[in-house]
Amino acid sequence: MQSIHYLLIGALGVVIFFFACNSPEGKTNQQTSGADTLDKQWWKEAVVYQIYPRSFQDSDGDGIGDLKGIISKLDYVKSLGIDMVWLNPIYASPNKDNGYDISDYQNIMKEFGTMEDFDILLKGMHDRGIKVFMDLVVNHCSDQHKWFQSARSSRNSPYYNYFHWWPAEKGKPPYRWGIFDEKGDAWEYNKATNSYYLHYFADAQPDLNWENPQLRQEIYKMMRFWLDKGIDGFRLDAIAFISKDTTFPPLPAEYNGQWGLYYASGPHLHDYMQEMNREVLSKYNVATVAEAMGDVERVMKFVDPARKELTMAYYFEAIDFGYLPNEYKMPDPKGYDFLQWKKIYAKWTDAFAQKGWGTIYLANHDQPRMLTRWGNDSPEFRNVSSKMLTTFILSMRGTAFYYFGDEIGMSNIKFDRVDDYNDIELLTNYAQVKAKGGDLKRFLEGMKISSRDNGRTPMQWNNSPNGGFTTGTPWLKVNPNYATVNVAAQEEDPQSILNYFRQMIQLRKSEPVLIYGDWKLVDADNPDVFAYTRSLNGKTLLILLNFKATEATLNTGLNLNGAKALIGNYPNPSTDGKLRPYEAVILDL
Ligand code: TEU
Repeated sequence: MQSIHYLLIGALGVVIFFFACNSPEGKTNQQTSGADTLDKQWWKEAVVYQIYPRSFQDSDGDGIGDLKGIISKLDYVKSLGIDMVWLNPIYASPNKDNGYDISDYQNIMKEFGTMEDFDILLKGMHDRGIKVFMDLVVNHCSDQHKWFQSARSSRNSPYYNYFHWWPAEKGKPPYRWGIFDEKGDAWEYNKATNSYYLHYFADAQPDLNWENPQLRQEIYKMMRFWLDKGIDGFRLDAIAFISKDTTFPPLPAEYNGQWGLYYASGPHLHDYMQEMNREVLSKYNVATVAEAMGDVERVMKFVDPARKELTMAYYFEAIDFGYLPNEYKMPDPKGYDFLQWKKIYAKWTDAFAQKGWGTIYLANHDQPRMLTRWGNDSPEFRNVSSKMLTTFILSMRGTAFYYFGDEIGMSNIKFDRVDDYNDIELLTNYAQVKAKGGDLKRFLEGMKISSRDNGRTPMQWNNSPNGGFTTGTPWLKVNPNYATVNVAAQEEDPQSILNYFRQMIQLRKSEPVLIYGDWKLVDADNPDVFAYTRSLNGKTLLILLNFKATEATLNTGLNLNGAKALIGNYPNPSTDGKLRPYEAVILDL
């Protein structure tokens, strides 16, 4: 009921907005937020804190974070002021892709604990007013899942059609790229059935066949199991890939290596999304976020309220920016084009002002640490640049997704040796470069900036061995800078990155303009500063973020006389449009 109510309000908002926009002034950055047209939703107001359970806190000394570990840190999580936690997959898994290969959707990974631990964790979160998002990984499961074990044993298995097969009597299957496959091949031959199964990711992650209504019902049943436990929503992993053209035609030439675009948005994708909404999501007051591939038009389909699919989406265009084309995450030695990067944010923020709702993030478990990638992890600038990035995430329009450890300014570990890495994505790409006789040294240098394991090193709680994460040997090395970069040290320091994060969250909560206000890029051509306004009901805030290690001057065209600084990352925040290196300030005009 509740969600129907929200949808009706949403639809009304869209109609009012349509008339409001039909003015000669143009259609971007218009009044989407007059008090009476605000489509208020808890998930728009939430700050989401992402916990990678494997790396948060180990409670039993096996070197792997676990649910009891998270439970022991609930008061810390609460103290941040966040509203929702997104947990990466905690389901039973052989961990070929750290839980994104699920062997039993209704059980807990043994390294992480038990279902009883989960129930305690969920209650502990709810008792503290924190909502919980789970990861929903349903493009594929694990090859150890009982469905696949049965399916691969015989073509007559009742589960055979839960997967995509290419019978060998039809010859070799048409080429598809395997994202985490050493051979780069998404088809794997299976002797017992004399057929190839499809796996867009690793061969241990067979793709589920969404064409099969029975499979879809199994997934919906599993979703209800978790929702009935009281979880508050799902992050839908790789969801744009679930629908495929099952005739598997040869890859069209125009995709020219852009497999992601071809794999995403198959012919029935949105039929499935709407069915999932009708049969499951609409029956609960929950929120959802799509890991959505593609351009604005494709991503918008998930979150256009009129379509009744999901509530929020995250997009990749900004986070994937600055890598060399046609190479795996190799940073462009020339750096990234900052003006273009701002334009990307402007494009998406304007699009979500028209309809739907977006998210803002600078890091997650698939990304390096935001401080290294978008800030500056040198001792001189780590503190200010971390705070600057935090100001960005919490002042943009869109639900804020904040990755654990960024609140203390954790940075990339920058492994020198391939043996230190754990991530299947890195290891398979390394193997491919090696097989081609490529430059492995160059590859490893690039990975110091971009690899996923940089974002997966354990949480740094204090300066005891392994940062207090484990008494055993950590599954992935702890960044040696834990001796100085840790929670305990920052708790003591009122000027710490951690305490700035808390203050910034409180500011966002006390200023609805930071959530619902219009967003407008200011001084778009400024090569150093990301500047924008947020405005609502006559109140305007100006956000100034210097992304460079040098001083910068602004040309806003706005009258800054009498501007009051609400927050800043230097002791005396600048109010005159001249910014120190990495300075961030929010001005009330
Ligand atoms: O990621 C989906 C995805 O498309 C990845 O290729 C992602 O773009 C890549 O990791 C970036 O380096 C999701 C999960 O977030 C990721 O952790 C999983 O490995 C992947 O699905 C497979 O489940």
